[in-house]
Amino acid sequence: MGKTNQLATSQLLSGSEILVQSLVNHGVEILFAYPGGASMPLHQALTRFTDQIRTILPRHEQGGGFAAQGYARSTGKPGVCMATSGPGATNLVTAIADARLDSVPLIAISGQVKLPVIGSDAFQETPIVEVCRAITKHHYLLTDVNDVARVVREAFHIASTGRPGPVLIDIPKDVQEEMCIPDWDQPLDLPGYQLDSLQAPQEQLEQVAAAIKQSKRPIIYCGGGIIAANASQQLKQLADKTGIPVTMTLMGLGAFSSQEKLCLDMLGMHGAVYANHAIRDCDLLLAFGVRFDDRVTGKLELFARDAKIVHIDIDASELNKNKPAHIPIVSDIKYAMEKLLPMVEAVEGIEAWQQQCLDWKEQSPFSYDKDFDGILQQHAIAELSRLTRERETFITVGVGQHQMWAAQFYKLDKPRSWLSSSGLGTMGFGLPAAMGVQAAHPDALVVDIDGDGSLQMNIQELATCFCEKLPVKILLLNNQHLGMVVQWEDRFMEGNRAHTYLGPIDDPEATGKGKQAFVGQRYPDFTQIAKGYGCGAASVSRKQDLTAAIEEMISYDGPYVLDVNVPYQEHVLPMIPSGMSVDDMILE
Ligand SMILES: Cc1ncc(C[n+]2csc(CCOP(=O)(O)OP(=O)(O)O)c2C)c(N)n1
Ligand SMILES: [Mg+2]
Repeated sequence: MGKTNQLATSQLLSGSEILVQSLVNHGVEILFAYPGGASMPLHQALTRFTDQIRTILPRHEQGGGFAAQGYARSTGKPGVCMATSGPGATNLVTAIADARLDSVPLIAISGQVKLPVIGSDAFQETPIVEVCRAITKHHYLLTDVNDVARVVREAFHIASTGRPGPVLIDIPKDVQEEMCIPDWDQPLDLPGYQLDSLQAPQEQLEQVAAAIKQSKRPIIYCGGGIIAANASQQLKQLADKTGIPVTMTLMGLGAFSSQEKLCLDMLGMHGAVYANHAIRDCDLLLAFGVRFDDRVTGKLELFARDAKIVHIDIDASELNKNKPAHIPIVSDIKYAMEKLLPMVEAVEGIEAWQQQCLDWKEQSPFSYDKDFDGILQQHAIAELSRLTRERETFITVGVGQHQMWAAQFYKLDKPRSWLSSSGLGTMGFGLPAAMGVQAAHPDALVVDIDGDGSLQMNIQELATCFCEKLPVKILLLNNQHLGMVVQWEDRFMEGNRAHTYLGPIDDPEATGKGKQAFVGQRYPDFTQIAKGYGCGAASVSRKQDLTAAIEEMISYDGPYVLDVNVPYQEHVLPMIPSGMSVDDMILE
């Protein structure tokens, strides 16, 4: 039970009050909620708990959903968002799908029309449980006020245990209004949800230890599972003790410090040459908390082609899903690594392999044209990385080229400091996610490295940042294009521009017939927009002005948009084209 029981346990309460008291009982300090007819009783109840829960009003429910994710991804605790029925609820759908693919613990609460009219196309009725059935970890339509307390407990339990994920609670307005004396201790009713088999059996771990001992060229390929399990420390211990190099997925960045000598950074489509070479040549692949996503593996048969594969994941359905493993193990990864640690030693003769990896790393680092007369995206990110090295910083991103360059050039060394919509790849994630991070970490520096397309998908959240005093900084890499799509047009469609220019359609650039000037007219004027929302803003296009402009952004007391003019001709490299292998890697 919660710390301050504002409402006595044996008191008659409304469904709304029970729901909000339940949130308090689960330690929820912040939620992101946008009201409407079918959720007004919930909001009324929230006003009676203002000393325990901060309710932040986003400017779009999708923003609220991603803010809740920002809270969840940066703290590890479930994030909570709320919306009214119908359009409010459907506006949450993308954030729910996103949480599902990236395994983020999220509680999404929606108001619903009253029970007697459900199914009658009532005003603002959508069958949101049906809509979300395939994108939640679990979902509830509450039909009885006596179930509210238990359902909320189950929802938190399901969202945050095992493989985390989103849980939807749809609560009709009459259930919100009905009264009952809640039974806070009603037992959970989850017969199909078993968690006791999540510890790797000793025999299997012995097989892993033996495989490590026999290997000459082992590598750890790890991902978001390490972060979800809070297992970074065990990962470092294992790497230190055995000498095995580590590469991470986009979701795993921060799990292993980029400052570690044997950190091979990110692998995959836009991953490091050295990481992909190491995967190609390894003889033992230790896949920990990963799911062999196609953006990582490319052509599956050729991924880690000569390796023995150990796959450890908390979700049994991931094992042998994309790539068969020689040793598939269902386990909490932290438990497995803790048990494995005393069973392993420094891999004999690994020095040659380590040296090979270090040579690759030295020969082919992530790079860009340092002499470019203007600001390149990679340079802006590297500069931000340098200027923020000494302080607690969280980075969020949109989706596109800027996201990949941020993954390549921002040096991360802590788990939960990097937030990227990775599985779903949702443009518009960066700003609201940053908002949620900032609400959870008021004293930290939170920077959204964003693209001009992505930022416009949730730009209204600048209002939330200003009004709720969330001093998020936005490093906007403005190339006036949907850069990542432009890159594919350039590489695979003879540069034919197909609706990838973000300015007026009569501009020659819209059809690729412009002068290709990289600092030209920009539409829209982001600094004006930011100022209209009350935020600080500046624009920068000369290289010599960049450092001062970033410093000014960082020291600004409030939300701030730094509009950086960058070229659209730049491509994210290296690149392994979709469905191909490391042998097809494009380097220039
Ligand atoms: C919601 C959504 N719609 C469409 C896409 C497809 N898409 C992926 S990257 C991209 C371009 C992003 O442009 P911008 O945010 O300006 O980033 P840039 O690539 O220019 O850095 C698009 C349209 C997507 N990922 N998400
Ligand atoms: Mg862009």
